[in-house]
Amino acid sequence: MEKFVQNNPFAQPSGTSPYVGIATFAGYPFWDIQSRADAAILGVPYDEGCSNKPGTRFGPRSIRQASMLYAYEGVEERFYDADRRKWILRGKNIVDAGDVDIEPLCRERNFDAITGAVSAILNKGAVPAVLGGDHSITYPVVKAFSGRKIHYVHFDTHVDCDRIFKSEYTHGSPVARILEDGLAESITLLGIRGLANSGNDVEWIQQQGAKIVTARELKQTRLESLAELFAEGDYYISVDIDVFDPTAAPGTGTPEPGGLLFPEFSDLIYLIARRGNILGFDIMEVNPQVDGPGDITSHLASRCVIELLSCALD
Ligand SMILES: [Mn+2]
Repeated sequence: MEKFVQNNPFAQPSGTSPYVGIATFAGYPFWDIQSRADAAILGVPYDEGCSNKPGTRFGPRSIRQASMLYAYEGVEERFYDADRRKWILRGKNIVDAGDVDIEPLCRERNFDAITGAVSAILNKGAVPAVLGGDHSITYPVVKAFSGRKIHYVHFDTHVDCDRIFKSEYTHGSPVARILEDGLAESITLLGIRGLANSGNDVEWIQQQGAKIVTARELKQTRLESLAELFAEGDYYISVDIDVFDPTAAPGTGTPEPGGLLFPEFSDLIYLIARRGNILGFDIMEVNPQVDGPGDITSHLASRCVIELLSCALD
C-alpha cells in the first residue's frame, strides 16, 4: 500500500494531470539550493505597499495554481509554442524556490529578505523570476542587481515614481527608488496611460532621462521602429499586470482601460531579448481577490512568466 504514498510531494509530475499534487510553478521541481539551475521562480507574498484594493499577497500562490495548466507533460517535453511554431525552454533547468518569508509590518526586514533571496539566486548563476506581491517589492529585488549595469524596463499603466505619499516605499514609487539609488543604466516605461498618473510625476521622470512609450503609442507604432529604444546590454524587466487591458487582466487593484493584450506584450519582450540579455524579471500586482471568472489574470500572469523565461533562457 505504501507505494501509493508520495515520498516527495514536489516530485516531478508524471505528465498527465495538472490538478494532481502540491502546486509549484508549472510543476517544476522545488529548488535544492545546492544544485545548479538556469532560472528560479521566487514568490514574494507582500502587499503592504498597496494604495488601493489589497490582496496581491495571494498572487504567488494563485499564479502557481494557474500555471499547473502547463504541467501536462514532463519537463523534457516542454514546451511547444504552437503560435510561434517552435520549441521553447527545452532542456532548461527551471526550479521553484518557494516564497520569501514575510513578516507583517516589518517593511525593512522584509525588503532585506527579498534582496537576500534574489541575491542567493543570482549567486548560483540562475535567472530570478519573481512573482508578486505589490509593485513596491521591485525596488528590493532590483537592489540585488546593483553593480550589474542593467537597463530597467517597466511595463505598467503607471510611472511609479510617486512623490505624494509620506512613505517612500509604496507600490507607487519603485521607479523613483531605483532611479535615486542609481541601480539602472537606463529606465524605459512602457504602456503608460490613464488618469491615475500625476502629470508632475510623468514630467519629472522624463526630465531624469527616462523614456516613456504610452499604451496608445505602442499600439500605433510598428514593432521594428521600437527596436532603437533598446540598447544592447543586460536587462531587468518588471511587469505590472495592470499594463494589460482590464478585459484580459481584471484581477488587479488599479485597473485602467486601454491596455495591452498578450500578443503585443509577447512581441515587445521578444524584441528586447533580441537586443540584450534578460538577467531577471518580475510579474507584480496580480490580485486573485478581485479576479474575474476562471482566474484569468493568474492564468495570464503564469503565461507571461513562461514567455519571459523563454526570452531569458532560449
Ligand atoms: Mn506598478
